[in-house]
Amino acid sequence: AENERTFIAIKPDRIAEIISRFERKGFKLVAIKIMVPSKEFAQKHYHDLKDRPFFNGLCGFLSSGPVIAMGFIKYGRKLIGATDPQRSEPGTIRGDLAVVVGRNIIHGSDGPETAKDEINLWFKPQELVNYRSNAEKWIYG
Ligand code: DAT
Ligand code: MG
Repeated sequence: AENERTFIAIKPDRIAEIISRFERKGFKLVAIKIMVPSKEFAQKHYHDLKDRPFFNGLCGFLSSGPVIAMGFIKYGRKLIGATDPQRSEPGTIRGDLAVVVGRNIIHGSDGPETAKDEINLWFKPQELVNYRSNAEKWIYG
């Protein structure tokens, strides 16, 4: 869909490189902030995985330090790569920049529906910015 969204969270390693990959692809950044999520917040974010053996470690990792949370227009799972970085194709973010599955530096929503829920969890409505990029204005008038 035209304004399908994605929620992305990254650890503050290689922030510029990761953002630039979404930018280069033409995704429009509509929300961004840095925060240290609490363990409870991380559990909400990963609620779908609460029965998995790695749930506790995963939530511990997410809440272990700062996270850059971002909302983009356009859904971008392909840029991220497979869950296990050992199986992610070169050229994807995980394929190029990550090594260990439990420490795979980037989260991206699984689909447009989860993106909506995750953007609502991480951002207040007024933190989402509506705008036309300069390229849009310059190209389309
Ligand atoms: P993805 O992040 O690719 O959407 P997921 O939603 O299945 O994958 O799992 C969320 C995160 O949980 C994933 O990024 C890393 C961690 N994880 C998944 N499978 C794991 C495993 N077998 N062992 C350790 N951590 C795992
Ligand atoms: Mg997932």
